[in-house]
Amino acid sequence: MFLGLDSSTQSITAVLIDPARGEIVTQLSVNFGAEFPQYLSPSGFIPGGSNGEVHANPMMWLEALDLLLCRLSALTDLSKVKAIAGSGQQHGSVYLDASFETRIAALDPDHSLLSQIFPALTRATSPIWMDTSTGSECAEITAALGGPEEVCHRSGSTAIERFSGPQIRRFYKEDPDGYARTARVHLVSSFIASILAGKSVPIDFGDGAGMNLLNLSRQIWDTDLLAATAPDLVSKLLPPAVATTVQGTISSYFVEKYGFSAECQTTLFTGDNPASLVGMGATTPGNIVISLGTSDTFFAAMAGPKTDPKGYGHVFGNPAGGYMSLICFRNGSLAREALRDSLGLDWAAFDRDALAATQIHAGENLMLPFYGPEITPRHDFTGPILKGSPEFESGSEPGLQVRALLEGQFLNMRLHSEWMEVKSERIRLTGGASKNDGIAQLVANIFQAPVERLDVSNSAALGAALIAATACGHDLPALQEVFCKATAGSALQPDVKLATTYQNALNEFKSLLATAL
Ligand code: XUL
Repeated sequence: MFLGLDSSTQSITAVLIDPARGEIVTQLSVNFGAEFPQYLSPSGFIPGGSNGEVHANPMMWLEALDLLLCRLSALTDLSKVKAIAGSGQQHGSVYLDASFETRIAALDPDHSLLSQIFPALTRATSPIWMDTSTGSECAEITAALGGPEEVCHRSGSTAIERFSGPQIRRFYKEDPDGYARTARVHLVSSFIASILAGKSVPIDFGDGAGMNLLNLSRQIWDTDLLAATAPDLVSKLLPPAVATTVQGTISSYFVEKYGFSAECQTTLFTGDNPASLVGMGATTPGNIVISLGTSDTFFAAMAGPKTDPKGYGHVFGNPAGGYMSLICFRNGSLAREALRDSLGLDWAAFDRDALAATQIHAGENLMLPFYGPEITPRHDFTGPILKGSPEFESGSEPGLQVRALLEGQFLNMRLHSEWMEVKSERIRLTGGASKNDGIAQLVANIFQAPVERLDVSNSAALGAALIAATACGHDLPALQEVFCKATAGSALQPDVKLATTYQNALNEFKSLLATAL
């Protein structure tokens, strides 16, 4: 068996697969907010940060790892796991002093990960992908490199507030002593991978490309980007490597505590989106993946590293080799939850009834669906902007609001993915909201492309399990075929009669957005 772990914004998930039988053996999640209320992070991050700061406590992630493995070991004999791989929410960074290495090399199973790792933190909390506080650091890095085109050409993205390089620079400027005491900077992915391996392990190319530090074409840390970010940064990072690199055997802490075999291998971890590309069977060009999570993401494998001239889209490493493009929308499920709560609906009414009941109003009303700051397009929205019929604008018909929010999210996605110039031959839809038939049909109609769903709740953790199996000699395309077949859900065809309706709505959405920015 092979184990995939995904440490995401709101939860950590395990997916255990048996490749010989083409089967998912077990899936299990631990929700941070529900299980660890003491961190005051109901949605996985500390709310109310000033100046766009969004942090999470990395100790919460470790407590959740211990709890997840404890529960998993009660369900399954973990001695049968041959290898573990994983993924993490992208861009989040963890800052550790020199004692980190000795601590993880000698973890005592009689104590928690929390108590043993906590003293090594040099920055109490970790900035995560929702953080927009680094505008001036982005400007400084851009100026040092001679302009946004140069940063984008080298790293695959312009300098982006949530990316780890600008976040590292902010820490260095705000707390130079804390930065100087930092011997190792990890991403969420490489942090968890290091704990499992009992030694610091490298950042992989997939997640490393989300830092504004990796030279994409040379696949090394870029000397000029490092210098523009913070002094002596290279000594705090290990050279980046491919996700399928085996690191060695699992730390004895996990063998003694949860019954893993001492022979169990651990590989590098990658970002949740690159792992999801693997799990959705989309590592070769042709499929587009839309993932509806805390953030909504739109991504696809790319033949070459094409960059977004507007600077919203990104190029990351594809764990199967080559590149992937990615666009991230901050107002994903958090916006859907905000509208659901403000209308006092439950999910069933929100998802099913509201959409079905308003089918005849397709494309009629427009909503800029931003309940808080957005990153695509980058703007400090303070609430949604509405344009349409009086019943819609007054809010007297909740169903119209739900339809317009969802249509607005997918029109915004269609608009901001035009630069990729990929024909949406097939969209693979994943993430919590994808289970809803009305939403999946809406995606098919707005993009005018067939939508396929895989019956797996966490495609990143599945992707990680496939990476673990590949690292141990299994053939990735063959595995992907087997698991995509095993998890295939229903496929939906677009309603071609709505092609013009949504083309017009797209044009109107674009004009309304232009007036708001
Ligand atoms: C991608 C991004 C988010 C996080 C959290 O650039 O910021 O999708 O990976 O899932």
